[in-house]
Amino acid sequence: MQATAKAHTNIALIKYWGKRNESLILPTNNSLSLTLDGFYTETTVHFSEYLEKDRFFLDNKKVVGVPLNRVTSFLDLVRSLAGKENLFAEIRSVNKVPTAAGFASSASGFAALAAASSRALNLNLNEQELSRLTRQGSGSACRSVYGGFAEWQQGSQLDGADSYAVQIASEDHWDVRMAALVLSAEEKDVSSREGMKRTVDTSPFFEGWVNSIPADLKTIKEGISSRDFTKVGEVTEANCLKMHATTLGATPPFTYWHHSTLLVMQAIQSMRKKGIPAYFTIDAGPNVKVLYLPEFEDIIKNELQALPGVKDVVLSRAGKGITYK
Ligand code: 2P0
Repeated sequence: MQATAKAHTNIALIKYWGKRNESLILPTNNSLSLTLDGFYTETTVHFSEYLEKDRFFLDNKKVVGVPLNRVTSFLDLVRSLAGKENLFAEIRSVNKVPTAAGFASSASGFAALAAASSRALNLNLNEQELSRLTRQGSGSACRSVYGGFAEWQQGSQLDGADSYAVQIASEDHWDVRMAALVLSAEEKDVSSREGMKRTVDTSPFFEGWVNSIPADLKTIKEGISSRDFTKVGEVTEANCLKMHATTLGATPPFTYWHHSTLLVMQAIQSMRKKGIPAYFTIDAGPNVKVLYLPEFEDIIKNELQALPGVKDVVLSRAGKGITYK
């Protein structure tokens, strides 16, 4: 009763920001992401009758407390699906993320955990079923089941049965790339869970955010399908700015941006004025990701590395979905 799975992280181009059900992790809007080959988690789950509780090792270090509880709660779902409520597991994960990057690994982490644990218990889930299960570990993780571009369809059912991701285009459809800029590895003040909740509950801009999503999704899907980089880049950047605008309207207000975040955003807009096509996106933290085309890789890497506050630049291509060993 053992399986090993590898999942890559994904970066949303149309962001998931807001839940309609916190315990089932059901979102208030569809989101759309690019899976990246540069960041992944590989996880082995071994269920054994000899274990009296779950134990979790991340990069060979024993994990306790809240992160262990999140893994155990997730495995409870998998155990109950398999009718093996009293079977515990040893979980060993290796995270491949750039050193001290401070990037969230919950997307690749829960996707790899869902895949390995469901396979170890012979659940035989198809991709949609796996994505729906993965969603209950961490929302954004449900998109990491797929390579390339994936859309998380929010669904409308109360129990979340129709809330899972589907693939929009595979990693071979289009060679677009993403540079992840490391600006800060500090812990953020407001977690994404708390930030989303505060925004939904208090920001007057939240309604405008939700209402703007269908048009952004239509635009980005047309852009992906026709490989129109300007169209995809413009809507990616605009959607990120709208998401971050909602946080400024919350009570109490907050932002994930640091001084260096804004410097990089302005530098990318100046690069475009010089004829270098690049667009940024930012998640629930200060670091910036930059969407670009392969023919501009060298110049973009050089420009980004030279910016003040940039500690590292990690380049990624489109990545694969779940793979098993
Ligand atoms: C995203 N983020 O679409 C958005 C954009 C952050 C900003 O998904 O509570 O770790 O586990 O569902 O998935 C981060 O939130 O939150 C996130 P939970 P998650 O990638």
